[in-house]
Amino acid sequence: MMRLLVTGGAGFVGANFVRHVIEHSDHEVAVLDALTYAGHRASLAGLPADRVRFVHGDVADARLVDGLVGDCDAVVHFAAESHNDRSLRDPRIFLHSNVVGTFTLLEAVRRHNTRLHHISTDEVYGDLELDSPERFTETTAYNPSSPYSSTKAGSDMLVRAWCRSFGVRATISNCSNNYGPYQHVEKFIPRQITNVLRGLRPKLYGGGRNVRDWIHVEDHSSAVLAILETGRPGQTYLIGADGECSNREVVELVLALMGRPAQAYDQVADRPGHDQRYAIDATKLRTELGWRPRFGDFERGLASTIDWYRTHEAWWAPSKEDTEAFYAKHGQ
Ligand code: NAD
Ligand code: TDX
Repeated sequence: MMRLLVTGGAGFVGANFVRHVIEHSDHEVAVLDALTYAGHRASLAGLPADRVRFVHGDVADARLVDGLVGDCDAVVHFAAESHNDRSLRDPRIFLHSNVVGTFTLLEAVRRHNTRLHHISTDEVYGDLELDSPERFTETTAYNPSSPYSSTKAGSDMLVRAWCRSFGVRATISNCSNNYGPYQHVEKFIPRQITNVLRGLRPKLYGGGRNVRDWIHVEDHSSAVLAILETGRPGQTYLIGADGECSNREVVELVLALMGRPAQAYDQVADRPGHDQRYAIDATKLRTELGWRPRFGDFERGLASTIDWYRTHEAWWAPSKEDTEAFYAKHGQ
């Protein structure tokens, strides 16, 4: 049993991870979350109070973080500003939460000699050609494109440096695009599902040929727990489940699963600097830690995600109007 500090545990991936830990281990969890527009207490509803406690605060608050780190056996660090489109309009907060926040945590784990797992993204590697067979591996050179991915790359570099210079016991994982319950409606898949539920048309950026490598959030969670428990400190692990799909294919599948015609979507303004393609080679994670994805059937996972949004309108409806107003301002 470990006492875990989970930063960003009221966000999409963090909340799913906390639920996974409660179901599949006997660890206890303290969640630290600033409850930005992306964090929801409701995403943690129903969890046992004797195993999960919530602390409202900023991961860049050094005093608060030092106290919490001093009180736990390991930290799993999800807290971040996570949306590329927002980072293109207002990057400052990304530097604060993603870079200064990670620095603050690193100083605390260094002082207390506490194990850290840092959550990152495949976007730090930039993008791949649409039609190449190439995939990202742990040795691919960093080449981020957006303010979001560059701040994540910066946070990864800080973790690597604190391992090497100060002997901090940290691992890093870089995962591909997640989907599943509790994802904010600003992100691609929930936006399209909730558009259809609201009688609006899905919105595809540009020609829709861009490829993302989709993984169910439950598989991301099981991989993170495996790395936390059995990964080698100082190492990076890529997480992916061979789920490459073009955005157009995803929109057409959402429409088909929701009983709408295949062409019932709009093409809107493209994202500036839009990465073409992401693809993960997760051989190291599979061979070294024996991890396997369990939710690899994308069509089934998407159907159950659609059901979740259909039955959880009270969770997403409060964010929908502001989100669409943000996109409308930018022709998206
Ligand atoms: P999200 O935006 O849904 O959640 C982020 C959470 O962090 C929110 O609860 C927010 O309130 C909290 N937060 C933000 N700034 C904070 C601060 N300064 N202090 C404390 N809490 C703060 O994001 P997500 O999609 O759940 O992503 C979580 C992590 O996983 C991020 O580090 C992201 O880079 C990484 N990741 C996400 C994906 C994906 O597809 N969603 C893929 C790979 C990696
Ligand atoms: O309405 C849309 N239409 C559209 O075509 C939206 C919101 C997005 N898109 C496209 C852009 C991307 O090619 O869909 C793709 C996915 O977009 P996002 O959901 O914004 O994800 P992405 O930019 O790929 O980044 C995501 O995966 C990696 C997460 O948001 C990051 O936090 C994670 O690091």
